[in-house]
Amino acid sequence: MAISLSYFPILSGLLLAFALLAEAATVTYDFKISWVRANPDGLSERPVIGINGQWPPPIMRATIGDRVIVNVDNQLGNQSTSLHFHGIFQNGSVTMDGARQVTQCSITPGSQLKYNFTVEQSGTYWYHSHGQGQYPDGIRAPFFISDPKFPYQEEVDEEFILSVSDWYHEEMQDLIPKFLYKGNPTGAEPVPQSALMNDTQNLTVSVQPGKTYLFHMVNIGAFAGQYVWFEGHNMTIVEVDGVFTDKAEAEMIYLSAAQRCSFLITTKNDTTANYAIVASMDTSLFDVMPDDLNWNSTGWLVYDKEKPLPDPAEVDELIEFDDFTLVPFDKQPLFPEPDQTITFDVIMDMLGDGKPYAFFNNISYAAQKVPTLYTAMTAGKDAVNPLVYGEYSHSFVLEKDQIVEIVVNNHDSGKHPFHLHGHHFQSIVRSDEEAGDFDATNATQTGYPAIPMRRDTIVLHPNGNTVLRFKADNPGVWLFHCHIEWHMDQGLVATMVEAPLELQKTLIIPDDHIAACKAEKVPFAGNAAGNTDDLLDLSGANEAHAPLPDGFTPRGIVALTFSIVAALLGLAVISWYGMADMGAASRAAEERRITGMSQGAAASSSRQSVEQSKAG
Ligand SMILES: *[C@@H]1O[C@H](CO)[C@@H](O)[C@H](O)[C@H]1NC(C)=O
Ligand SMILES: *[C@@H]1O[C@H](CO)[C@@H](O)[C@H](O)[C@H]1NC(C)=O
Ligand SMILES: *[C@@H]1O[C@H](CO)[C@@H](O)[C@H](O)[C@H]1NC(C)=O
Ligand SMILES: *[C@@H]1O[C@H](CO)[C@@H](O)[C@H](O)[C@H]1NC(C)=O
Ligand SMILES: *[C@@H]1O[C@H](CO)[C@@H](O)[C@H](O)[C@H]1NC(C)=O
Ligand SMILES: *[C@@H]1O[C@H](CO)[C@@H](O)[C@H](O)[C@H]1NC(C)=O
Ligand SMILES: *[C@@H]1O[C@H](CO)[C@@H](O)[C@H](O)[C@H]1NC(C)=O
Ligand SMILES: *[C@@H]1O[C@H](CO)[C@@H](O)[C@H](O)[C@H]1NC(C)=O
Ligand SMILES: *[C@@H]1O[C@H](CO)[C@@H](O)[C@H](O)[C@H]1NC(C)=O
Ligand SMILES: *[C@@H]1O[C@H](CO)[C@@H](O)[C@H](O)[C@H]1NC(C)=O
Ligand SMILES: [Cu+2]
Repeated sequence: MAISLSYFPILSGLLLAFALLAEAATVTYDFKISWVRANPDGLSERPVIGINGQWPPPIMRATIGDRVIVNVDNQLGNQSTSLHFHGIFQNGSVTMDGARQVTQCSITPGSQLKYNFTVEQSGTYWYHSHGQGQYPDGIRAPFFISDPKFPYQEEVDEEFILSVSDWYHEEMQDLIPKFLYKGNPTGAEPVPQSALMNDTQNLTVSVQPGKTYLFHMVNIGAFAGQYVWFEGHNMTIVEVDGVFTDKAEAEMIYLSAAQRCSFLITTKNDTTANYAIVASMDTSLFDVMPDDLNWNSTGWLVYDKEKPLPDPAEVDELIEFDDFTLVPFDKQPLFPEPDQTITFDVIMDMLGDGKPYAFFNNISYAAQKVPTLYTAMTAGKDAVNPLVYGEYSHSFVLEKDQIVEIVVNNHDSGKHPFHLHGHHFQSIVRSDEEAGDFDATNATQTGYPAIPMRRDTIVLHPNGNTVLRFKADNPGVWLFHCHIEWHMDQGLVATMVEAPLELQKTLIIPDDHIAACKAEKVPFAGNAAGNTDDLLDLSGANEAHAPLPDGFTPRGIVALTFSIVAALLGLAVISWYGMADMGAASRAAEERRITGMSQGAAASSSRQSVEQSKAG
């Protein structure tokens, strides 16, 4: 059919406009990952994992809709790696989620792997290694995605990305064996040596009077949550974990490991003084307080660089803004009653080897021989049977578009920041501490917020509970785990296998991801044990260590061990430092005591121990 000539300019004009709108950029990062040296707290230079010869690693930036390519070249020489882009949904690209032994094999030293995904989200994220407890060695940095539709943009004069972090002087490969150690039965986590602000200390931020600054803050730490405040200024929260919110005014916020918060700061109209910015590590997480620990990091809003940088004033009580009260800007309503409810009790206890572990119900996670995604892709119709993923992957199979509710009851006296990959969840219940288990019989849909707060990492209070809901609208294999790296290493991880049959129809595993498995000699087909003939035969699948023998209650043994060690050493408490400094004779006595028990456990079970393959 002929088109009248006069229509052509309009038509091509429209086509051009459409093409411009639809055209998104491709942002490419070439990351050579290698060891470098750094001394961010000025107290101890150490080897750290850097990128392109630099530490801190670069901040990643993109615009919503962009394609992001990250070419990773592992030049570490002696460690494998992988990169996870925290909070990015990886919708249709779960192969790019970066969780080692879950969605990919490790990138072995000397090999390369490409991450290729689009970002249909905006706001504040970060990236980090996802395996082997590696990221606290330095391979973590913010990832910011800008959005022309950010609702408060016209109020903003200038933007800053700002990270907070804890910092250790020792490498993870030395800390982990001292932590997952039978001399540490209570699981006292290593206490960091310092707090960092933007990977340094004494940060100065130049500001002008009468302006509005937008800060995008990320806690890229391994363990410590941080209280953050700006003296003399309130923070107006506008985003958490990539969810724009209605404005909420806060004097102090709390950011757990992995959480993000963007807030506006309006400066004063005069330049008569400079003001401290304080980030204070949550010491309630620490089992011991080393004498020389300064758990605060201080920076300054500098109005006038000729004027002094004041010491921060002492704050008597740390009262943070309650993020549960936030209202998402898009007003997404409460999801309906769930199609599937998963209940997790968080338990910290020993297994028969006398080492401290963490459990969802009765399972401490163990990574499997075949990355769980590759089992989902190759298990045919059996992919809907959670058994094929191995009991210790703690897998739940979700059907496409189900409403899923996760109830988490904390049976531990510590805080735990829980993170779900691939989704935001609605936070519909969060108790105060010591509230006990969630009482489902008492729960009603009408008692929940009509427009719940959403984020991807939420703090569960000590001995409290929380209830989360999400829609299974993102086929993939997604971890749900505590973001305290120590607890991850202890097995506080479960796996959501979402719409696996859908995945089999739509997903393609890139050649270089298969090559990574070949280089690592890791099987990439079959059930969790690598069995491709009989998918329901899980023999050989990785398991957690066997439990303590019958007749011993773990708590009792902890108490017993406590009293023996206390008697031997005259210590009132077992502490990380106490254990590290323990004399050889008492250590031998301690080991005999526990080894006797674990031999009993070993005799009663032929299960193998796989603590080395922990932490997906
Ligand atoms: C920051 O300032 C304090 C106090 O002057 C000092 O002790 C510390 O070493 C400084 N930190 C760095 C990384 O320079
Ligand atoms: C790897 O090399 C770095 C840098 O030389 C070193 O600090 C680290 O201890 C080594 N790690 C292992 C696992 O050998
Ligand atoms: C990234 O993936 C897209 C979609 O599959 C593909 O078209 C593109 O070529 C890939 N880019 C690179 C650099 O591999
Ligand atoms: C923190 O460091 C990053 C990277 O160097 C920089 O872009 C950012 O502006 C810094 N933030 C502040 C508040 O200075
Ligand atoms: C910050 O907010 C608190 C409580 O809303 C208020 O009392 C205080 O005056 C505010 N401070 C500033 C500097 O605006
Ligand atoms: C600064 O001055 C403007 C204009 O006079 C006023 O609206 C604003 O409230 C003042 N800000 C502060 C923090 O006093
Ligand atoms: C850190 O800041 C808090 C709150 O002001 C204060 O109570 C504490 O003494 C500070 N810690 C150190 C080591 O200065
Ligand atoms: C965990 O509990 C479930 C349900 O009682 C049981 O079927 C399973 O065997 C237990 N697993 C372990 C490792 O104890
Ligand atoms: C049960 O409901 C009552 C009445 O609404 C409320 O006071 C109570 O706190 C609820 N208990 C729990 C465990 O949620
Ligand atoms: C993933 O994409 C599908 C199709 O566009 C959409 O319906 C779904 O909401 C998305 N899910 C997430 C978590 O982004
Ligand atoms: Cu935890």
